[in-house]
Amino acid sequence: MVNLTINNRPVSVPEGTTILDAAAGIGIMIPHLCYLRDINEIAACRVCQVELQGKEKLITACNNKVEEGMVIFTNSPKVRETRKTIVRLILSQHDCRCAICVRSGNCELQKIANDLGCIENPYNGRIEHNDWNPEFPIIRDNAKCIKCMRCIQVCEKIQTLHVWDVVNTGSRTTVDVANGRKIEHADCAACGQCVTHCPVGALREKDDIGKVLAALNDPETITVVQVAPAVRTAWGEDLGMPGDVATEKRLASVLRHIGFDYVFDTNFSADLTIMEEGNEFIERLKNPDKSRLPMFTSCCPGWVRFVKSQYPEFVDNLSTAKSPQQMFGAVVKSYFAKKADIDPSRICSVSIMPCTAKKAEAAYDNMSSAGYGQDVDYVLTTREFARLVRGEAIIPEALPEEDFDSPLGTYSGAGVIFGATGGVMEAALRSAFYLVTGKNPDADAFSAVRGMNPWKEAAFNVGGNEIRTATVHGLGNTRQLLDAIKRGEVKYDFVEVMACPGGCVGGGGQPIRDGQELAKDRAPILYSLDRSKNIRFSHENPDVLKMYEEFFEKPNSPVAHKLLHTDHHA
Ligand code: HC0
Ligand code: SF4
Repeated sequence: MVNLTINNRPVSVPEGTTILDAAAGIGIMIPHLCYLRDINEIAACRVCQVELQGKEKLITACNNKVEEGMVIFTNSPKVRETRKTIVRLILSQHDCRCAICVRSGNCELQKIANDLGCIENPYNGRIEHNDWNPEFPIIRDNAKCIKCMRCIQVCEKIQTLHVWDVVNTGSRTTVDVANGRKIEHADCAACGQCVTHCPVGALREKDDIGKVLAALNDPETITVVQVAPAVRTAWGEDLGMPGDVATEKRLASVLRHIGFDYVFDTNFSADLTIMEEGNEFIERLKNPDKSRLPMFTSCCPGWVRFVKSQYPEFVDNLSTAKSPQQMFGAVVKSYFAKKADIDPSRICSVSIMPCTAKKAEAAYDNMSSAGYGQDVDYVLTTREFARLVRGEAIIPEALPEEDFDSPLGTYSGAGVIFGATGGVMEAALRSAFYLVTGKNPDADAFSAVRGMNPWKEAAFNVGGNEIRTATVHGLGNTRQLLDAIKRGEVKYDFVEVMACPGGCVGGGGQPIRDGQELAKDRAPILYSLDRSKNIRFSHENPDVLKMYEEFFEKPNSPVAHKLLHTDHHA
């Protein structure tokens, strides 16, 4: 153990502890902007400086380790003055129009500047603007970039994509797309992890709230909304609501109050995805030509973008099933329109997603199979949804809990767990077991695929066949897995990939809390919804079964192929 004092208080911590952590351990918070544990420990912002007795120069707390006998002051007059000067210098190069920033109220720079009392600023620096493609799901505004380097490091270390880099030199140093490329040509998966780790408003999603409001206010338009599994775990966070108030039933009520004509659930089409993907998997398994095994899940658009740009040799291994979001869109403008006797050209189909890549997915040319424009017209992230609720001056707590609409609002326990890493695999195995044996397994028989381990392997006996599975999340982990498959070190039949750490609950469109990883806290909500359901198998969702009877006939039928599957090469 190492003994030192911080602000005259004795501390004893293990060797190798940083000054930042040693101070935090006794409740002394040292302000910082750029630090992210294990990802960004480079003291780029200099805000965490502290005074070390006997030293003229201040030292940074996030990347300096404790030493025996150190005497540290985190808040001396010299530290306070220096920290304030540093924050003022950062502010001098920052577009400080907080009133029109999406991160206002949730911005780490705004908080520190306020806490330190930076009411006036004697410095007047240059604010750099950048050109950007306004249609790309990820928007970068360099007038707000504080050069903390978090986006560079998250994209490189967690996602292994190296989309961002430092560009220019001296006072013009900034962060932009690496190698002078345009973002649309930079192999960006659009996962949004750089956005959720940005401390300020330099990175955000493309804002589609205005388009959704226009549709809601057009009397000729019929608005249909779907809500992704993971949204229900986090929608209350940006609205300051505790979990027991921010329930999925209250979410349905809020959407109805906003004015959506039909409030449906992506969980319904998650069940539908299992019907298509489960059957497709059994077909591939039976086929003596095993060339399309392992089969990879295809519902995460960040992953699909990644495999296409980084490992095109595996594209044929993707399931051809569309994601639940896109199946839902295609069903709304075909089956549902017919059933409800609505002209599909009047429908505006909106989805609320924990994801930024879903915006890109919805806009692909081949995602218009119902024949009435895009199957999903607009995608709002969970964060945009919270802004929409605030903009409409709705107080969710004052609304009653309500059910989702029928028939596309019914779901099984298998459908809701899609939003957590391992969930798609578990849901698929529950139904694959039934397809092969004609009997239901115990609903929790495949729980080995749950949890936050980055790369989980499990083998299950399904009707005498051993099915080898892998579940991976985070694109860096995915790269390791694909490389291991290529080297012949591992062999699987079925692999689930989610681009974001923890799966959609940790998605790039979810509420932001100082770059913290919140997936582990949100996933249990989905598993408890699963346990609470009477029906826990996708193949028992009564409304999905009815839809097959009335419209699709059976999984992988010609009409199912037209509406529910896609060609990943298109
Ligand atoms: Fe997901 Fe999905 S589970 S990708 O993570 O499959 O975004 O929540 O909506 O589409 O259902 C995200 C979440 C979805 C889709 C579903 C899948
Ligand atoms: Fe990298 Fe994802 Fe950000 Fe694209 S969206 S730059 S892949 S972290």
